Amino acid sequence: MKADIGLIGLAVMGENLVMNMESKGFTVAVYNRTTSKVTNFVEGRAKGKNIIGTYSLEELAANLKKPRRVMMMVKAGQAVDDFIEKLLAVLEPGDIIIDGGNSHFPDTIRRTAYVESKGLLYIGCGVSGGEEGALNGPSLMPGGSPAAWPHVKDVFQAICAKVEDGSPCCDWVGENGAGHFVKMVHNGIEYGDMQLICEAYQLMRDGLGMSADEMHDVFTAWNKTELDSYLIEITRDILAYKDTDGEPIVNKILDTAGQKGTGKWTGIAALDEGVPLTLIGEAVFARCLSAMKGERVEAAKVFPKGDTTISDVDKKAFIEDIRKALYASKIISYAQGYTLMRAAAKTYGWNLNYGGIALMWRGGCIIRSVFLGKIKDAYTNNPNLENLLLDPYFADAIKGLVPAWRNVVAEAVRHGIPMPAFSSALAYFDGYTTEKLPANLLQAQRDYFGAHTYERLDSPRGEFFHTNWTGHGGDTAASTYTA
Ligand code: NBP
Repeated sequence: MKADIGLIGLAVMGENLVMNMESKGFTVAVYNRTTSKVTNFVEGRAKGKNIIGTYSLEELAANLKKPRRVMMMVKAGQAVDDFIEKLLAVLEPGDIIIDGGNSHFPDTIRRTAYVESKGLLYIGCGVSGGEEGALNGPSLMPGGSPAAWPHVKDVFQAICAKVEDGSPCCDWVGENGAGHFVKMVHNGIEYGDMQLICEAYQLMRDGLGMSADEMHDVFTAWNKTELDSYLIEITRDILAYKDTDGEPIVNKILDTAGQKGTGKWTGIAALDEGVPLTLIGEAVFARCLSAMKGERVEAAKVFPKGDTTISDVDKKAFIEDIRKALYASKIISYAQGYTLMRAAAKTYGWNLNYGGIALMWRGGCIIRSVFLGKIKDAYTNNPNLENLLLDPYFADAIKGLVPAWRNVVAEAVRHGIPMPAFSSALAYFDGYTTEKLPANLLQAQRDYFGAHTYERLDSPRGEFFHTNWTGHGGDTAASTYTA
């Protein structure tokens, strides 16, 4: 019996994806660089299942139906290039190589072109949902060679998560690196969502003096509102989790956060595209700041904050304001993330289906939420929506949230409680909704010192002027640019 699909990389994600595929009726051939892991797997979890262990890539290829479908779930980076090279030696034109790891999208663009140049097809597929998702239904974001999609659609849409109406959280994203780009933005948004929840937590802990148990109750209630999501749910459960001595374990965890780089990549992509992705940027920097624990401890001694208690507010009403501020900031984060995807689509020639992306994120992945259903609706109503804030549903929602949002940010600022994501989201909102920004002065400064020229309110766009501000400079202007 030949296998329907091959999978390379029997670590946590690979193993669970194989079990998932097998449970949906597919026969899977597996391979791993360290071949003892193949033996362990086929004699352990995979015993008695339609899973074929193979000990070389030749053997893997010989055990696959044609066109062969081989999915790699290995560490992103050089390992992927190495496996591609080795696979090209044992596969044939028309076969499909799939990379399900967290590869950086420029690598996937390069690899798609390379594999296609050898007559094979390539897919770079974002996979989200961690171990549990891989086993029971991840969110899958495939992009690459469009001709490959009809060959993998059956497997991918069978194993992925489904939303309530049965729609699969997996659809074709676009050419070459589009799938990995969308997965990267997903991870950036995940950074933002987590930071927002952490800021709400800090406000309640340091501003309102609430215990983990009290906050557990708040997150339980919030999960029944527009904020209903996986990350609110796990926060609720984390706050209730007690150490052996009965103390909430969260109180004992060192406040320094790690990161693996996908948030940073999202920020870099935004800078490359010239898109203000301020909230995710702040979320990445907040992790960096958290990592400077030693310096923070010293600085806290130099600048003692004193009491950060926000005492002059009605506690219950303020908690509701925090919820609204979190919701408003979350809308901004997704608005910014979608703006980045639109800009990248233009740059790289991808025809992204924005509603489809919201649906892919609606279930299975870490940012899954009810809220994404509303984003899906917004892009179904208007596929060319320029900014989520301009969708009537979200515009109305934000209007109702603004007073609470301003109140929360103002109180946090007054009491010295850092709110980088809440406050940068508000600054973006205020900037985006301001007809006249101070960039007239900025252009004057640029023209003053660098003859960079400016456009005038009383002249058509595209006409550039230079002023000899000091009387000493000449009339020669620098070439204009917008970067
Ligand atoms: P890891 O990222 O830990 O990768 C382990 C696999 O990579 C093993 O099969 C290992 O083989 C292989 N590998 C390594 Br490490 N270096 C190699 C090399 N130089 N050449 C060939 N093979 C090499 O496993 P994972 O956590 O299951 O993640 C797999 C992919 O999925 C990664 O790209 C990850 O970023 C992505 N991802 C992970 C998650 C998650 O929650 N963990 C979620 C979504 C996506 P060996 O056994 O011989 O060392």
